[in-house]
Amino acid sequence: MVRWALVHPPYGEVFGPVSRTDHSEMPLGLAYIAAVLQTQGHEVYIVDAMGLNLSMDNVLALLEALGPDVVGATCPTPLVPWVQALFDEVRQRLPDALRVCGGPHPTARPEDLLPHVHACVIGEAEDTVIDVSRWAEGELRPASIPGLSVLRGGRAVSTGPRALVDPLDRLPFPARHLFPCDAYSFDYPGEDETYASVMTSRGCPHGCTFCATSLTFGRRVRYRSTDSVMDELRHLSREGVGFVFFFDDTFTLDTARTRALCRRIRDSGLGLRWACLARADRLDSDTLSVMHDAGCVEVQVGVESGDQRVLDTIGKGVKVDQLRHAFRNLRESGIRSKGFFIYGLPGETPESARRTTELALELDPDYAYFGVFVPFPGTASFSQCADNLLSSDWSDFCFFKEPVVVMDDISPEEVEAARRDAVRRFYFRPGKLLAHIPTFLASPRRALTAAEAAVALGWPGR
Ligand code: B12
Ligand code: SF4
Repeated sequence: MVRWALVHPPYGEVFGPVSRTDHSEMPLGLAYIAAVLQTQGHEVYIVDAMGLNLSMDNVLALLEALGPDVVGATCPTPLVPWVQALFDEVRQRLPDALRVCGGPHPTARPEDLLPHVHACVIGEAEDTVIDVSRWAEGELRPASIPGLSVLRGGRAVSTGPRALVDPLDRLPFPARHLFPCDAYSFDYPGEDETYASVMTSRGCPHGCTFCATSLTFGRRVRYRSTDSVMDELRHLSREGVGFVFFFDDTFTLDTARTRALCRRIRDSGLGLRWACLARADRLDSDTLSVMHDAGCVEVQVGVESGDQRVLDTIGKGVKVDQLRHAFRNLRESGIRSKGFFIYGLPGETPESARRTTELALELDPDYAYFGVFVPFPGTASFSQCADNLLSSDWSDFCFFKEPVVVMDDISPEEVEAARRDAVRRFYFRPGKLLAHIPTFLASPRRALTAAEAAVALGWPGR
């Protein structure tokens, strides 16, 4: 039996003031790994520094008290410096513990973490962690475990690819009972029901050049059966969950499957309210109507840009007119919409940035996120931008910070100004402010953090 401690790093201290509008989410990846390890008879402890707002010192004190055989941490790009520092301390204080890291950044650039850990787990990890436990028990050597990257002669060396989990139904449900579930909430003012995230599929067939998801899950989509999804939803409902967020990259990719699943959810009588992520080219009114009847209250759509040339440059495969249709359909279906808009994408000019803001105002989603383009390692965009980066500090690689890349036809200052202008023009309209008053009244904390975010993003007139 191996004793694991899995760390979810805090990103509040890394992201600055705007991050305080960030809600906490259960890290589903760690929850899946924990479930697999437990079914193998291992002990698993979760140190959710994000959910519980723990400092590095708190985390280290907990780890010392737990005395784990293996310390693992998940690592998105902006958290690299924090995770590196964590493992350096772990090496000093728990010299016998095996140190492993996984998640999007080590999957793309294990060399950044390897001097600090014994191994990076590349990509999907449910099968690999079983072998890592056997390594910790002295039964396997790392070289014989596919799916790792380890240091050999000062260089990051792959131990060979690990097959993706297929079928997904063979995975246990995420070990949510190990997490501080009360710390998690859906990111919308007033949505206060007990909340859980669920994944019904993995992988996305599209090739948007800025997106890192296929590095972990590949481009072939693997679906869970509707029976398995319904079992999980029933289990969650029994546990008191009233709101679910489907984290599938595009929940409506196969609209026939989506409708079939939604009919099962509707007929189950569970009465769940839920939200999902979707692409604009997969939001027809028939599907949305079935989704609405099944309890869907919000769909989040990556609009990215209002300029067709930019959309084509980033390989989005969506037309501006499809975006218009999608948001019209959403409004007509009675489902709330969130749009994600990115400034400074490859091919951006001051004119295309203006078009993005105009489109945001025209589509008028209920809520909009305006971020700057960040090239994440392992993506096609990162290779294109590698020579034009303004920072080598990974904690700067965040949608809500200053631009980290110099583009040919627009300066970083113009990108940032366009983003701030969009926030002002979108949110500080009488209609939008009025629309948000009830939800902010329902959550004074949100009103405060939204005000802080507005100031951080340059309102009024920074
Ligand atoms: C939901 C989500 C969020 C939520 C919740 C994040 C969370 N804490 O869980 C919110 C909105 C808060 C969020 C924030 C951000 N996100 Co996000 N997010 C997602 C999304 C859509 C799903 C995440 C998920 O649950 N996946 C399902 C689980 C099963 O997969 P997983 O986490 O990758 O875990 C598996 C493996 O990676 C591995 N693994 C992961 N951790 C570990 C640790 C160990 C020890 C081991 C052994 C293995 C291992 O094993 C797991 C099981 O196979 C993904 C896209 C995607 N498809 O994953 C983007 C994604 C992860 N996010 C991304 C980004 C960029 C961000 C932000 C940096 C955005 C920003 N502000 O700039 C922040 C980072 C904050 C943070 N700490 O995560 C990128 C990551 C790119 C990168 N290089 O970092 C992704 C891939 C989106 C994309 N299209 O590119 N995100
Ligand atoms: S941005 Fe969305 S549609 Fe594009 S590749 Fe990523 S997950 Fe797929």
